Amino acid sequence: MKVFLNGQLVDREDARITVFDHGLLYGDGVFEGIRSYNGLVFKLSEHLDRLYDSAKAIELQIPMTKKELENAVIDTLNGNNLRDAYIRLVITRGAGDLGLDPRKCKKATVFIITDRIVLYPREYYEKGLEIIIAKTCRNIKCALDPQIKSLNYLNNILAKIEAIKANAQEAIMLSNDGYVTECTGDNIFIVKKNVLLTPPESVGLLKGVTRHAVMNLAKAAGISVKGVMMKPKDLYSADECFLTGTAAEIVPVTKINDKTIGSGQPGKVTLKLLKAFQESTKVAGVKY
Ligand code: PXG
Repeated sequence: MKVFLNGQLVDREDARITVFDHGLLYGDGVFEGIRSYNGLVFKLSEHLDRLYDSAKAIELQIPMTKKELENAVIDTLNGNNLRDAYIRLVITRGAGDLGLDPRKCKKATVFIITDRIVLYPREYYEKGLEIIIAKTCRNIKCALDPQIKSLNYLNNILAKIEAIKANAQEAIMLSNDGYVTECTGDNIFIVKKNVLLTPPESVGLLKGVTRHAVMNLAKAAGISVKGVMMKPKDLYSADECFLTGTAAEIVPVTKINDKTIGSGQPGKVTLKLLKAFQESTKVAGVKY
């Protein structure tokens, strides 16, 4: 396996980073998870835009242009002969000293890992996920805005640990004032009376690339889409529920905190959108 590290493709064993890197010492950095389908990188420019926005929000200078980074992603994919891949793009503050001061980090570290995509088990799509509502709240915007896809994922990991302990596959995170935000690595949608509802960006969530694509596909299919504030009780009375994310695509949810959602089976709208989404991945993307 070849890894892109600071301008070069190196062997996996040689892709080493110093223990003084602030990405490691402080989670000081940003990242993206991207997918390619049969030689097409899905929504690459949206992912790159979000990466640069995240970096700007933490005042981190990415030492490459978007075009250079795009070429680096493609070179890494080709260097590994991957047609269907998961792509992890990471920018850290770089090597500094043991203090927090980011000015000590003279140059950001850039690396790209491309690997075979590990798909969710088929069963998840056929039966739907059983998920919980975590006690851990989502970070509040004025502390660390969830729109920033930073290397500090402890907030999400704490909720994920709750899910694992409850034998659930995912956890819904609420805002500090009790509104549904998103899951630990996926956005959430419900369907009520054929209307697609999802928490608005203002609640404090990551603006998922898949979320955006699904909202557009729904509109194109004549389904109306609304961003609405929701409490857990609004989820329990939904006809359908599903999660969206780069790895999951669209995955149905059939139980939340042991309460059955809708018929207890993946819903019609969910399956229709999943089909439309999978079709879209075959035709759109950056070719390599
Ligand atoms: N919310 C959060 C908090 C995320 O981390 C999403 C939503 C979905 O966004 P996209 O752009 O992918 O539609 C994410 C992204 C993993 C993994 O290995 C998943 C994410 C991030 C890091 C790792 O499952 N999801």
